[in-house]
Amino acid sequence: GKVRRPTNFICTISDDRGEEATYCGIPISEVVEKDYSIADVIGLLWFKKKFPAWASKFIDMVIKVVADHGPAVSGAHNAKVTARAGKDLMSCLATGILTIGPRFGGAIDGAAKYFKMAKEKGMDPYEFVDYMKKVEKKPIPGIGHRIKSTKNPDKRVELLKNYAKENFPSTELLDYALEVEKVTTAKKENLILNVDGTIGVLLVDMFRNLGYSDAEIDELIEAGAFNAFFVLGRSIGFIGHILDEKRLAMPLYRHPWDDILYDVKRPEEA
Ligand code: Q5B
Repeated sequence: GKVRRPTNFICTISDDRGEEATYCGIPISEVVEKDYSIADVIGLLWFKKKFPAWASKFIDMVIKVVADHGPAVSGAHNAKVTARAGKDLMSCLATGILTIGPRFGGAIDGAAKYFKMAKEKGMDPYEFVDYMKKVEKKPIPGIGHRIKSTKNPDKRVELLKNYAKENFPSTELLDYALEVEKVTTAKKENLILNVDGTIGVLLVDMFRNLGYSDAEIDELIEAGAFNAFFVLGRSIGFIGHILDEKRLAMPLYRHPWDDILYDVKRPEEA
């Protein structure tokens, strides 16, 4: 009989060969007619699942709360500076996205990984804080914020926590992270469980409640799937800032000299 030649690529999420493309087997017309939300589409294309309403609504809330946090954050700043250098929208968006990382917006995977590990190993919150300082020798991902603190709480975090408490079947890792937060905020008031940390631990709780195994969740974290929620959401804000710069026809940006400490010496003087 016929022997199919080996293929270079495999695709398990969508198919464009029929009359219309499908997302995980569901035709786009059905996605539209049955009123799938953006979160439902993320469920299909990222995780190959039709999430239950409580999980889809959570994802929708995550995208909404991370969409923007003003012009001063690293990524928006870079996108704005790039727009003012006259670059196209894609380049400006790329510079914004490339700024997302362990300190800014991209601490979601790290928070999920380390809080999950600590809980699984049965570390009490003090032990975990000590372990991160002495063994990992790095800040706890998902803890700390430049402007938010116990005195100036992050409303986004409150919204996410309240939603999970009311709608998730259980919130084990969130509860653990909140115990850790008690230890860190006792040291310094800005060492709160931040928006990245809250999303990270709640995504672990969400996937656990959806029946994912620990190994499956670890694989998602390793693939960067949790940070992807920030990348997607914040792209909305970055695009807004880029369009704002273009609309305002802002000129090339040059940083003021008086905001730079010049400390340059000849090699022999150094
Ligand atoms: N300390 C976020 O630092 C920040 C500690 C810690 C233990 C920690 C820092 C951090 C982990 C990464 C993280 C996501 C850099 C943040 C986001 C989205 C955003 C952003 C927005 C948006 C802030 C001062 C003292 C030092 C440190 C200790 C600090 N963090 N100890 N674990 N995690 N967090 N990032 O204020 O004894 O004085 O030497 O790296 O989760 O990005 O809106 O801006 O929507 O766009 O600059 O919300 O916390 O403080 O680094 O000078 O540290 O606190 O060891 O102790 P700061 P630092 P000591 S959400």
